[in-house]
Amino acid sequence: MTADAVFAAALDTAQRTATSIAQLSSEEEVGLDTAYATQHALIARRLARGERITGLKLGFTSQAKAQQMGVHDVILGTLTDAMRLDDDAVFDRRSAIHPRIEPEVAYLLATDIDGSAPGRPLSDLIAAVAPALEIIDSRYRDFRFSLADVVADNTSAAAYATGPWTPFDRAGDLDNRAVLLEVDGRVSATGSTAAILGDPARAVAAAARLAARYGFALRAGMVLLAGAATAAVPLPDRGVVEASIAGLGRVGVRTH
Ligand code: OOG
Repeated sequence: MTADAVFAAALDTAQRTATSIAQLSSEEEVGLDTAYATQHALIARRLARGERITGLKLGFTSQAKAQQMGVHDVILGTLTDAMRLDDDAVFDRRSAIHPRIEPEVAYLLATDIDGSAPGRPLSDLIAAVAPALEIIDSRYRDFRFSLADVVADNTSAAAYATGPWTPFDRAGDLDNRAVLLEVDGRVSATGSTAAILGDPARAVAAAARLAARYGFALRAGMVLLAGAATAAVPLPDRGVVEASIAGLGRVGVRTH
């Protein structure tokens, strides 16, 4: 087996058994090309079990997140239907190792996007916008990793929920909206959408660039998570977590 297939098998088992593993990069130097090849191999295993790709997600688009994890490049991960939660649905805490939550902006893609799309107006590319919650769960021990490690581990993706969709042309500017993350009604993080690349709308161009470089497809109907607006917060064992974005509404997830 090639290195990426071996890494993908180890990460897949770690996720399915909710058991952390050592970082790949502690064994040998793993480059970003191998890391993305590993992520694609990991997703291929999930698709072979019947899952379907529903979208893509960006990571480390905010300084708060990059500083929290000690890494500096924007990264791209894959979302599947098995990760999708309805608004206010229950997430089984035992299915994860050390889950954390993040408030995000979600875009619904209006069209297929290739490398040339960033030149087109955003209103051609984005159909709608929603507040989102992402649950991340590193498959690595102690939630510690290098950039290549976290890319291979599908950017720590575990689950996501989106709130109500607002048509893009009615959403207005999203470059400075208040973001709130609450656990059991208490505020646990606050921020602004400005933290996401200066304006979360830049996520589309960032995703298109990484997709072209590392072999992802951006398709009409996919969700694109633009990345966290605040540092991540531990998911409680039991409780209700909610993310809200001024003017877009809220979305919640329950845990037990
Ligand atoms: C990697 C995922 C980062 C974001 O929104 O910045 C991410 C991690 O921190 O484990 O999803």
